Amino acid sequence: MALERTFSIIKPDAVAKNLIGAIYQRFEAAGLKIVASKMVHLSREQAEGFYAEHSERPFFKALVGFMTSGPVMVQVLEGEDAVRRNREIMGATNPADALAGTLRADYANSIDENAVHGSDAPASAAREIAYFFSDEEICPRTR
Ligand code: RTP
Ligand code: MG
Repeated sequence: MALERTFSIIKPDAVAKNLIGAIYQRFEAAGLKIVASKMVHLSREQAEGFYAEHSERPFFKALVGFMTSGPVMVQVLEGEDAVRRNREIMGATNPADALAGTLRADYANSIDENAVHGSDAPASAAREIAYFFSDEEICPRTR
């Protein structure tokens, strides 16, 4: 299978709990290579634009408030079947439903403060990567 890329965010709750290294270790252990990475404190406009698909949902305001409450790590992950593999290691949106050993089961506070974001499909991955990174900021791995 060809290499694929996905987009990931370590959300403010997990950054505040000093979990960046632990979560990066999970990505790498799952065979996902970090090919771009930076820390950003999202503006309201950036968070609203990123989650625009949810703008009519009742939780939208709380989601934007949470995502702008502190710095996040944004990264591009590369590997075979990267979109699905990352969603697998993240676990379900609500940590109460997440399988044991997943990032959300182990690290999320709640459905609202759920530690990580991951693209849900290759098309959204491409859009989300371009939202945060230029081509020059991404370093494909040859080994
Ligand atoms: P994400 O986009 O953050 O990776 O999460 P997801 O795909 O698992 O879930 P999604 O449906 O895209 O929802 C985005 C974020 O909104 C919050 N949410 N709250 N209270 C609720 O019913 C509810 N539903 C979603 C979650 O924090 C979720 O990560
Ligand atoms: Mg989503």
